[in-house]
Amino acid sequence: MSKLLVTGGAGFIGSNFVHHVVGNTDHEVIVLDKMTYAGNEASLAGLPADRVRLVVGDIADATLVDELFSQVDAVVHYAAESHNDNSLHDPRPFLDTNIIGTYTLLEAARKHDKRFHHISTDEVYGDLELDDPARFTENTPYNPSSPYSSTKAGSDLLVRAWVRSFGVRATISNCSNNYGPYQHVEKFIPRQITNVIRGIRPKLYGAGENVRDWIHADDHSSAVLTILERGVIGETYLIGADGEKNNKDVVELILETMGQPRDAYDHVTDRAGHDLRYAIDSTKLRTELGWMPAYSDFETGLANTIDWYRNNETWWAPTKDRVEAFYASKGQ
Ligand code: NAD
Ligand code: TDX
Repeated sequence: MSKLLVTGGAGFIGSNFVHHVVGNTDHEVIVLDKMTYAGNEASLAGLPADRVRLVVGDIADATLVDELFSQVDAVVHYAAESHNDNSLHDPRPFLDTNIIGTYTLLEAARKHDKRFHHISTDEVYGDLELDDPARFTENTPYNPSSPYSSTKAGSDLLVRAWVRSFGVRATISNCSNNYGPYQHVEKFIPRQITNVIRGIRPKLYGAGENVRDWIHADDHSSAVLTILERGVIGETYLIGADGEKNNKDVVELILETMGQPRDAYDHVTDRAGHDLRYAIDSTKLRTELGWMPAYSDFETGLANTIDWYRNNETWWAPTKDRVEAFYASKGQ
């Protein structure tokens, strides 16, 4: 049995990971979360108090981080400013959390010699053409497009430098787009599901040809646990589940699954610098560490996610109006 520090554990993917750890291991968890607009204590509701403790604080608070690192065996670092659209509006918090916050954690990992796993994104590799047969691998050069992805790329490079320069026992994973329960309504899939529930037409940026490579958040969690247990120090692993779909197809599938006409959506102003396509080749993780995704069927995973948003309106309703007002002010 180990004690894990999970940063950002009250956010979307972090809270899914905490649920996965409680359900599949006997580890204890300390969640360190600043509870920004994206953190939600309700995402941790129902978890056993003797195994999960929430500490509200900033990963850039070196004194707090030092104290927490002394209490745990390993650290899984999810905390981030995570939304591209917000990074185009106000980049500063992305530098503070994604760069300075990660630096603060790495200094503590170095001082306390703690195993450290850094969660990152496929967006660090930039984007691919629609007809390019290539997918991202661990050897693809970094080429981020947005303030969000450039700060995530910067944080990845800090981790690599702390491994090489100071011997920090770290691994990195870069995952594709996640979907599932507890995802903030600012993001594409929950925004459209909750729009349909509210009687608002879904909003597709531009022509909707952009491709994302979807993976269920629970599969992301099982991959991270695998890397934590069996990953080689200093290595990077790409996480993906062969789920490429364009945004238009996803919106139409959401509408159809929710009993609406497939064309009942609006095209709105495109995102500035909008990445065209992401696609992950996760061969290394599958062959070297033996990981496999459990959710092979996007339609079923999406239907379960729609049910979750239908059954958990009290979780998302408090933020829905503010998010839609923000998008409306930008013609989106
Ligand atoms: P999220 O925005 O839902 O959650 C982020 C969490 O971090 C929130 O609970 C927030 O309160 C917390 N946080 C933010 N700043 C903090 C700070 N300074 N100190 C402590 N806590 C802070 O994000 P998410 O979608 O769950 O993403 C989690 C991680 O996974 C991020 O590192 C992101 O880059 C990465 N990732 C996300 C996706 C995706 O599809 N969402 C895909 C690949 C990788
Ligand atoms: O209303 C919308 N309409 C729309 O067409 C929104 C919110 C998005 N989109 C498009 C933009 C993207 O092509 O849908 C796609 C997905 O958008 P987001 O949910 O904002 O995700 P993305 O920008 O792809 O980034 C996500 O995956 C990688 C996460 O937010 C990142 O944290 C992660 O690193």
